[in-house]
Amino acid sequence: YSDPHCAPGRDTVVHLFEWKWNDIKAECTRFLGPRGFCAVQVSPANENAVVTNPNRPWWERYQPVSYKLITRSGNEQEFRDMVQTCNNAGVRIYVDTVINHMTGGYSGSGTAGDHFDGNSCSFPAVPYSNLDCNAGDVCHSSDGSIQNYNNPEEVRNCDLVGLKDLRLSKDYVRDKIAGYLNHLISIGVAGFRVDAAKHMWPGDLEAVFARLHNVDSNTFGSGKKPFIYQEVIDMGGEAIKMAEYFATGRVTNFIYGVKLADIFLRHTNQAKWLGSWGSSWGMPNTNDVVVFLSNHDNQRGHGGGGAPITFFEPKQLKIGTAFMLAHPYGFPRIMSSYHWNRNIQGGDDANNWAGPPHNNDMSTKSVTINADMTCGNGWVCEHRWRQIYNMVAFRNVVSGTGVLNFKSYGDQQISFSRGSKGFIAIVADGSHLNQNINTNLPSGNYCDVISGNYENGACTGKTIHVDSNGNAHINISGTSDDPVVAIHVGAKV
Ligand code: LAG
Ligand code: CA
Repeated sequence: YSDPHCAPGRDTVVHLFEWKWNDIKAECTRFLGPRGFCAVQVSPANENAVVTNPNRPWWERYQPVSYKLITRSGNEQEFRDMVQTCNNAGVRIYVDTVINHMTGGYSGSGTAGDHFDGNSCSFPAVPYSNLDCNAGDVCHSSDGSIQNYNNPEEVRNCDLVGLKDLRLSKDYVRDKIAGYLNHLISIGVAGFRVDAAKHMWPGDLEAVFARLHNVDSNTFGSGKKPFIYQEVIDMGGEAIKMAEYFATGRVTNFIYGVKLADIFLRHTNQAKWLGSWGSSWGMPNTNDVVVFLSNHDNQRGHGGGGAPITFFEPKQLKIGTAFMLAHPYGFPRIMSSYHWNRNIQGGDDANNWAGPPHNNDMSTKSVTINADMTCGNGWVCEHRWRQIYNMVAFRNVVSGTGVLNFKSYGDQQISFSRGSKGFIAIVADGSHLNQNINTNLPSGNYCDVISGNYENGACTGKTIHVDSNGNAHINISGTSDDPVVAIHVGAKV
């Protein structure tokens, strides 16, 4: 389950959070395919509760009502079109799947118009009934919700923030979930983000995944399992460990973004230590993880996954992303966000619920593209920032090489090479780096893909000269907008 099924020479996922299927379809052909992205993580595709208080929060999509493919992102036909178009563009689709629970304990209707009553675990459009949610026989917390994260039984058998917990020990429930996932597989998706995996027993997940069909052989080759990455928030202090989930796929490594935020955002740690970055930092092996600086939860203070770097700190985000994509550890995911008005009150963001940009009827706004390739209509599109998409290409070019010549020049100045294919230098604080450095690259002139683009053999940014010994003069002011230089053999001028 840990093969992401990237088309050859691709290695980065982008989470197009809350995007509509039609917009993702367009993005695959006009940008993600040509720019070398491997895949898109899409928001949950199945019917969810319509929440009106607050008015249409993003988190309503984490309250399933049925497995019909009808949400604010679009309907089943639009979903199918997207998957087919993206696959043809060489871009995979991973679906965020919410299978631990259904809605909270109230009644209402869903985005496909189906009625539900969470209190009695009544979801007739699946159908699930009373017998299909966990209850007092297996959950022993005082109020049926999870209180104690040091008690695995509670974490897995009780309700997560009041969300009706599915009884995954039952074959009937396993069949329904597998039926949903197999439907997605039949449409051509390559894999799944498994929401709230920590709240499900590894054995139950194994039983669900054992029911899954292989992914489409025409697109992915024959005999291939779907790619599975499980959301397990394990910061080290709780009973449930990431390692319990390696048998059923990869896990989301939340420690990664927090440790990099300590260095690149808070400066409570130093970049000079990154020479040993990887599993020796107390993180799992590279092939067991998906890595990211932030996700849709911790970018807004939800989920308990630590305080990461987000688009609210654009300079630090670009530096951190450059490091993430230049370094071979893990399978990387970029967060692509929408704007909301942060309103911190007593440590919490009062607007942390705010849903995607929307029209008066609360339908999601389309993504528009500006002349400079950035997005409009309130979409941030971090993946379209030059410093970020050029590093996606860097990662593809240096694929298969290791970290070479890691060097530091003071606490927060580093450089390293990727074999003889790429080189990066980073200043993580306000200091100045001015050095002749061995890049290990063949001699020639290279386009610094941070300060500019490589277009038709020319560079719109700085050109870096590498001499016959592989040395280059690197001059970076930490107070400049982008204190990073990155060059690779795919962008020689
Ligand atoms: C996840 N990973 O394990 C998602 O990444 C995360 O976004 C989901 O929570 C969570 N698990 C459940 O799928 C989000 C919000 C919660 C929200 C929940 C359900 O972070 O705040 O809970 O989705 O919509 C909301 C209210 C709660 C309420 C609950 C039930 O915020 O106060 O108790 O709904 O009505
Ligand atoms: Ca559970």
